[in-house]
Amino acid sequence: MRKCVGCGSILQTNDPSLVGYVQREDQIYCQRCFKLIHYGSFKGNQEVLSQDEILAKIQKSSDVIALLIDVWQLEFTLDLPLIKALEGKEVIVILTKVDTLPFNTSFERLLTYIKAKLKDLQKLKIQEVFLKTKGHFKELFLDYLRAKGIKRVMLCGAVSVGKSTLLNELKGDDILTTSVFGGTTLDLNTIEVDDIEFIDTPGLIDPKSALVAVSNEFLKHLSIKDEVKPQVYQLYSDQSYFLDGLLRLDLKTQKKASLIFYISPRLNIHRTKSINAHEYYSRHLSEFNYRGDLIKHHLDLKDKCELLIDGVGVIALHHLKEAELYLSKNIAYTIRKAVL
Ligand SMILES: Nc1nc2c(ncn2[C@@H]2O[C@H](COP(=O)(O)OP(=O)(O)OP(=O)(O)O)[C@@H](O)[C@H]2O)c(=O)[nH]1
Ligand SMILES: [Mg+2]
Repeated sequence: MRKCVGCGSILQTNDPSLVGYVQREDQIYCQRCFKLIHYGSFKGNQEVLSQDEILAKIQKSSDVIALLIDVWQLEFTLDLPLIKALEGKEVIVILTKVDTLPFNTSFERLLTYIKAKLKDLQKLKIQEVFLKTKGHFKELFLDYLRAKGIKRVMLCGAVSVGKSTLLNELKGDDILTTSVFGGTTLDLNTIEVDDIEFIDTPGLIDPKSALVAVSNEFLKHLSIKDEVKPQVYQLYSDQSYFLDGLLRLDLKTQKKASLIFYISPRLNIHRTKSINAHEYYSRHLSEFNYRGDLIKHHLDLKDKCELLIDGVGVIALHHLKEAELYLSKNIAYTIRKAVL
């Protein structure tokens, strides 16, 4: 029984429509991985393990767990059933995509905030928290594992958090298949680095993430890949902001009020006077990449806070007391005090 070195699925030569298909016995990547790596074409909706089966494997594992969390999705990840599955386990937390934060982000402030959030998870035995920065993360992490005598680590986390990418970086080789599309890794896959075994796992779906709701084509534009450049707007009159058809944010004029968008640069921000917002939405509906029923939420705001939209990014709201958010019912949001 051979496994695809990219996604972990069991290789087979019988049925091209099923996972793990190879034309020849000697091929090490399945056809799905091959097409993804070479042509960027992704065959979604394929699974070897159901979400419950992935959770059960993680729960049953006696390995040390590395829980990867996308720095843009921290609050939403902490709500996933995965966290419950980790109760009682020794967990090392690794924040990924830290390199995409704006260059002037205070890592110290961020880490303090993250640690305070993680403190709420009293049933997890959190051993250490790492930020996967571009600097010395690899050495720090491997040195830590060696010092603790840890020989096996199972990586887990939401889809696209960067589990396979991290293992490739540790290995110094792009052996595992990685992609912007959720659900790239299909089954457990073991990679050895020096004398430590790392187990890659399929990601868990955050059902309320915009990245799950949108098409694969739009996903490429929506996902944050590189360093985010803050986009600042001053508020002079009652205004509405649109992010494609994903959301609308209505704001009332307030002295010195401003907004900062921390989102993918490929996602357009449209600003209009609030009196024209309804007409704008109706007129452009057919052009939006995403069309979902928008539900209205009233937001009570503190002086400096951040509106987090799951899978989209962060909108900092300064000197505003309230706002009306219209958001697809399939997408989660939350508000926190300013961190960025
Ligand atoms: N900028 C940046 N991009 C990252 C980082 N980690 C992963 N990525 C990108 O995020 C996307 C998903 O990475 P993967 O390694 O495939 O994620 P995964 O967790 O293995 O995903 P699944 O196998 O679907 O569960 C890819 O486009 C990676 O290039 C990171 O630390 N920084
Ligand atoms: Mg993967």
